[in-house]
Amino acid sequence: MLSPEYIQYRGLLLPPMAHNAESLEYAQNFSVEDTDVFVVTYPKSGTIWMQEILPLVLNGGDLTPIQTIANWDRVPWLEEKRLAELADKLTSPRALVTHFPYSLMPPSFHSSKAKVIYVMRNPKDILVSSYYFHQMATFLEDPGTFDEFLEKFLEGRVMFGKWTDHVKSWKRAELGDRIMFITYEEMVQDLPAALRRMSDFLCCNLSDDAIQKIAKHCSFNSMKANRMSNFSLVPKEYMESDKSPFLRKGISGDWKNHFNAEQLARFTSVLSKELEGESFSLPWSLD
Ligand code: PPS
Repeated sequence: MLSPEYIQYRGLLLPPMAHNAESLEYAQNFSVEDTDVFVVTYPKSGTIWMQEILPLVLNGGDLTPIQTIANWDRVPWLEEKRLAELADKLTSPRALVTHFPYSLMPPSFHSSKAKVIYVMRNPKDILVSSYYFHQMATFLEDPGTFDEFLEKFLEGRVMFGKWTDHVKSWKRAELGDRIMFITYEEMVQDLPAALRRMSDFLCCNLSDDAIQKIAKHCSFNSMKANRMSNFSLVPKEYMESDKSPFLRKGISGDWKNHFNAEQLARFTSVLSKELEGESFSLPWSLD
């Protein structure tokens, strides 16, 4: 049964607080420009981190966007209601984020030269991050116990569906040099190196000083202290940050503190089966 908290769109569950029929139609009719850059993520993979990073990479390290514009308006979601209000104010090169699988990208994306940075994260850490997010976000379904939420996640009864479907859709997409894959773990381990890869991909030619400056201002602690990025501007009726902050831990491997042996075996078995025969390999082991 469809949870009352969600709407259904082409087989995906979406929270109606941010999405409706008009926003989804707007996304489909959105006119993508050749200079646009899309950050694509399955939820909880590092979206808001990229909302911090991308404007600075594109503008050479000028901190104005992260100091003056809330992250959701700075780099808006393609599928969300806010975009219609913001689209005309965005300046080229436009930075956007989306949780859409490849099949839901608008027709104009396919005929454009727009670039994509696809951020992947270890799905076990995504599950943990999402579990806490469901506890604090009042517009999402109550996650139940960790065990119950794990089942929902594996069955794709969560917003934006199954993680494996999302990853497969983008990994199979034939976008050549228009797409770059990066992992959350790479970013945690060496943010300056990750920024250098992004700068090269986007032909931004950033100096080492600019890279260091961006890395400093996009660290977990800097973002936590930045009211334009830490969601403290969101009313409590939508996000109960005292239950769990949006910027929660910002580490890789927190799944080890949450999975028991049985849950790990179940998770590994389902994901391995769903990824069997794929031509790509994952950068982390599933078990
Ligand atoms: S959402 O709801 O889909 O937009 O969430 P998303 O932004 O994709 O993911 C939230 C997780 O990203 C972590 N995060 C960071 N980690 C390290 N460094 C920085 N700077 C950073 N910014 C955001 C955030 O803490 C969430 O992960 P968890 O594991 O819950 O801490």
